[in-house]
Amino acid sequence: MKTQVCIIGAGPAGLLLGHMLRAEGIECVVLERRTPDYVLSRIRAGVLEWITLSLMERLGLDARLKAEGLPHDGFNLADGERLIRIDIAALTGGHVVVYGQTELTRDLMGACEERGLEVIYEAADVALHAIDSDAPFVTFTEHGKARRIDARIIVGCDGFHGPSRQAVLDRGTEYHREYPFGWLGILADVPPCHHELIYSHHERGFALASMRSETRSRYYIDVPLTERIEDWSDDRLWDELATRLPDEAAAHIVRGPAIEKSIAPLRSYVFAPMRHGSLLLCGDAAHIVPPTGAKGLNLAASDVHYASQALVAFFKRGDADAVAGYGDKALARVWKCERFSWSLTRLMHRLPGDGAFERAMQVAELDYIASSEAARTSIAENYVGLPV
Ligand code: RFL
Ligand code: PHB
Repeated sequence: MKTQVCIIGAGPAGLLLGHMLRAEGIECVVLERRTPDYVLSRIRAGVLEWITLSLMERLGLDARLKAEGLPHDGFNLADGERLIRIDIAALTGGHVVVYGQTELTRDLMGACEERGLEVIYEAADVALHAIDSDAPFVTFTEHGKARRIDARIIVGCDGFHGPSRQAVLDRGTEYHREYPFGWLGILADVPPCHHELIYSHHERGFALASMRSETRSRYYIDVPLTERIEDWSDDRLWDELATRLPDEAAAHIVRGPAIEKSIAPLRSYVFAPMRHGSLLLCGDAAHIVPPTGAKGLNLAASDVHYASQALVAFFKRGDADAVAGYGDKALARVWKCERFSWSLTRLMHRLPGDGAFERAMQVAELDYIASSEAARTSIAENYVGLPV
């Protein structure tokens, strides 16, 4: 099989890129290891910033997002009983939209057939070859049969554990920081306890009150990575959330059975450069942010924005410099989002080794944020999404 672009991974990055390229008449094929149902069963991000919204709008795939997404003009940082509201709308003129990654993926999946985006699901043993040449190719197994796709460009959108970054791991630099805790998340069909998100710092640990809709809530607490999900009954988790969230919000928690419950590790990671010969990396394949800034999915979208611009310039105008320049352009924005996610994580969690001094620094920073519009504006402009 021959195509212009072979995309590995049909998560949000791969599907968004595939649709962007098809909209420009560029041939591409997407290879995905899992089944569509498996991809849709992964409960992940929930807050979309402007770049993700604008890509969906440009694709004309934003009808459900507009109808069902919840626009949020602000969010809250809590420290014990203290609540600091970051008024995104007043400070930046923008807003974010609460809409699950699952729903976004469903919208992108649903449009594949109509728009001629070919996705091969259950592609096993995906391997990249000849990426330093102008004729790279990908081999894989489909229903036990060996197959090969020849392309001009390969784009790795295969997440943190996929084969694309592995193929070039010895040629770049890994920058990373692990956090010795994870977020234990619960999804439940109950109304949210507050109309906006609350990121809460409590002496027992971090908590986040989020949502997917007016009838579906998403909550998280941080737990040591040694914790086992089996040890967290729904009741124990609801009790802990009620303790860690400010009283006013806790009083409005509606408890219900978990639809999903899982622990996700927190990690800051960047692999640079993001282009190696005929291979571009997008999204989690190139970088991971801790979820505190709600940036993971949105960063995948901004990579796709840069990658699709570069590929359109390359295939339509023969501009090879555009592809060469992709890595640096994408990376500049990646580092800013890494910084924001890292700083919000540090501000809102107690890290091992932190003592009275680090705690005093957190309190001083929260005091500063509460008292300074400039500080709140800085947080708001990062949260709503930096420009591309
Ligand atoms: P994805 O979504 O991981 O998609 C990658 C796709 O590649 C496929 N794949 C392969 N395909 C073919 N061959 C192989 N060998 C392959 N190996 C992997 C995978 O099956 C998958 O379909 O990456 P993408 O598209 O870059 O999107 C990034 C976002 O998914 C990610 O940044 C966010 O979801 C991060 N994240 C969260 N971000 C938030 O902003 N808020 C959250 O609450 C939040 N929760 C999370 C998360 C990430 C998690 N992971 C990765 C462990 C919770 C979890 C559990
Ligand atoms: C979520 O709703 O899953 C969510 C929201 C905000 C974050 C992380 C996760 O920062």
